[in-house]
Amino acid sequence: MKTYICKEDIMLKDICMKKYNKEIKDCTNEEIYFALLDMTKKLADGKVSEEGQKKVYYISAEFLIGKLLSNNLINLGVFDEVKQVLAENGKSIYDIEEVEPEPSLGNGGLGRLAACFLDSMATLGLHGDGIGLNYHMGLFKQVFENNYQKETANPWIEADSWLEKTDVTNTITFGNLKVQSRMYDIDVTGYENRTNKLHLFDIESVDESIMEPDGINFDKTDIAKNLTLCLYPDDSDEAGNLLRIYQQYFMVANGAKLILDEAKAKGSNLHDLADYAAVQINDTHPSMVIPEFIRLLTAEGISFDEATEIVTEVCAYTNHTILAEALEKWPLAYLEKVVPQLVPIIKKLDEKVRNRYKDESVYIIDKDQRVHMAHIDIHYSHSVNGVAYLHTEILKDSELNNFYKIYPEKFNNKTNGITFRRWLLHCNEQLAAYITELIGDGYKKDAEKLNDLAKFYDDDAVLGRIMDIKKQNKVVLKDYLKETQNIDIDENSIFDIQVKRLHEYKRQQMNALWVIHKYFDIKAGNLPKTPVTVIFGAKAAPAYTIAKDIIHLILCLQQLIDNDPEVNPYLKVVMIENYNVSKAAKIIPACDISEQISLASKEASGTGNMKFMLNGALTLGTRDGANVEIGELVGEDNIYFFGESSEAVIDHYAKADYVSKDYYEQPEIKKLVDFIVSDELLEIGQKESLERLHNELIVKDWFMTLLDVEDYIKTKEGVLVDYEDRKTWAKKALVNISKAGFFSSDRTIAEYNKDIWRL
Ligand code: CRA
Repeated sequence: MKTYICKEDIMLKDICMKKYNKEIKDCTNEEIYFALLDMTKKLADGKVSEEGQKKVYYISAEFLIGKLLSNNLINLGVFDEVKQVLAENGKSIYDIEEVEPEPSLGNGGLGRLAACFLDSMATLGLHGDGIGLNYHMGLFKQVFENNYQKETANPWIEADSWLEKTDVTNTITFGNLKVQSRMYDIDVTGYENRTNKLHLFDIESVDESIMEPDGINFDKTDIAKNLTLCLYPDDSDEAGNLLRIYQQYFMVANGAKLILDEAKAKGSNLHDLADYAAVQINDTHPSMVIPEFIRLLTAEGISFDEATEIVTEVCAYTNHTILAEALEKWPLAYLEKVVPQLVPIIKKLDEKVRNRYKDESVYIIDKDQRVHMAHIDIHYSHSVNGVAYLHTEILKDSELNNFYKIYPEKFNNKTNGITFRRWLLHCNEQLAAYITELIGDGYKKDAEKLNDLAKFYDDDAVLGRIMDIKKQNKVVLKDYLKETQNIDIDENSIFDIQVKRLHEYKRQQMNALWVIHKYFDIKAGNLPKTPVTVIFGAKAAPAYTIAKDIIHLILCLQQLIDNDPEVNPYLKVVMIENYNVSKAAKIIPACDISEQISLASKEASGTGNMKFMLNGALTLGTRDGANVEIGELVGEDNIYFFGESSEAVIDHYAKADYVSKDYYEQPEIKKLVDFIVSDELLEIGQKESLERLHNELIVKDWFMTLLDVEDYIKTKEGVLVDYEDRKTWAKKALVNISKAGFFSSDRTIAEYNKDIWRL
């Protein structure tokens, strides 16, 4: 029996009695959830281990942690026991999971990566905390109305939650405004190991009531009330840009203060700060931590030059994208308004660069008086890493080549990873249990042990079981969709899934063109052997018009096909509403075909691709991001690649020679693209949106959908044919599972520690 059963005050039964004066069986699911919350916090507290001298701080605007209850129970080693105790009392852990609100403190891969990294740091016993913001509404909640995305409020903080209010408060000064901050902590449990903290800073004066009834708009200038209301508030005007700068500075000012205070408390004289702290800057949102550290160190009497050296030794920067739109460049004038105290420091940092290099492209402040945040990071960090092999090569060879020439030693790759606790043990309990039956549970701590599954590649019984488990997971998803969206899907169909943020470079629109192709095919009497269910899940940024048009197209196709008895026995389109971490956990284990179809060179890594592979889906993808590494691990027979290479794509951009119209003129392609504005679809959807999207594909198509669409369709049809050979398919699935070990975030974090943090 586990210790918590012995300790009176941590027994669920006693907590329920003390809290509600009830037996477990008489409590509501809500009451049990709050009792488990108490129990878990107490258990986690018991695991905070000794602090080492040096600690890593992962600073990030996003931590997409998802629901925490089950994950914490698994990591604390009591999940099975709790599940059993609940069952004995007529309760289900799965019903109780549903009670927990999901914090949406992130947007996509970057935020989920940060959450996986926290899990792995704690699991590896590394002393490492997260630093971020306590957004009260997080990212918006998506609802569908008239075949459009509508954004609504997404509150998640309840009176009793994972957040622990701490005594740490600061006064943060902006130009002529001061706000009071407070730190809230969330326990980060490692798998059978230590507990770290995620520190989320909030303003004391935050006021949710300034939110307008639509749930997303509010006065963007009322900083003392709105600073921590939302993640990525609308930045289409100056007030929105300023608010983002307020948020970023608030995060790093609190973070830097905490880091220096902790180092001093452990005996640092600040000259030796690098022996006490490593700071990982997650993309450019926290970049102001560099000038802020310099400000604080010089205020303690350290010279500017030495402060710069100290900070460079402490900080490391991760780049997550080559999309220009995401590399932040703040007008100097905005920084002067919000953080005038940092401006002289940034100017001095820029001067140092100008004194050493003639190449204007590496300056921090450009001739238009914009501050390139990534340039601060690269000059004044000791490490710059990309997030997959190909991405890092592209950074070195083209995107950041001018910096690479100056600092070749700073550049390194850290291929992303995912925590297997959430993305296998929790989301796919059956598969995890079966793997344990086959090879023991060593893989839970050493993911490479999944390789031991290789000995079952030709074992019919094993292959059969793997497919049975897949089928059961499909039924779970089917039931869930019925319950949540009243949608019927067929568990005997092929589940073809693309879930990720909506962006033109990810090319959901290309997948939609395949749907149109299939629709025509079925109408022409070419019926697929096995029906296909195409599942999408994606939120579009509120101001990203074309992305919202793509959602509109998908929802219109969904309706068109649902209402067509000639087509719907063979093809179904489902757009999942409000795709989030908990939904991902239900979707991923049910997947047959994992769509990873970004324009080569544009997806830095992807992490969904890893989650699908681990759960036995086959990848249909371009040679982009971590797909390339998946391909190397599983071999060409066990992945479906198509499309132009990243070199060819980069070349097209360089020569500006891609003309989408030339592709559109091909009759086969024209037929598909023109269907977007067909009478059938215009009857369902809005002319303005569908025409705009149609036009975009023909005259611009910046992310080259039409370049690859033909090869995509051909390859996807081949995948569907292969699916019919169930045994060979099962073997490919098993190869994918067995080779997924490399993508454990434990491996990624071990590499960060060995090469960058050196704890
Ligand atoms: N959108 C990349 O596009 C990558 C994650 C995590 C992204 C993904 O390919 O897997 O980061 N980039 O490294 C990003 O957010 C600001 O840039 C992402 O999540």
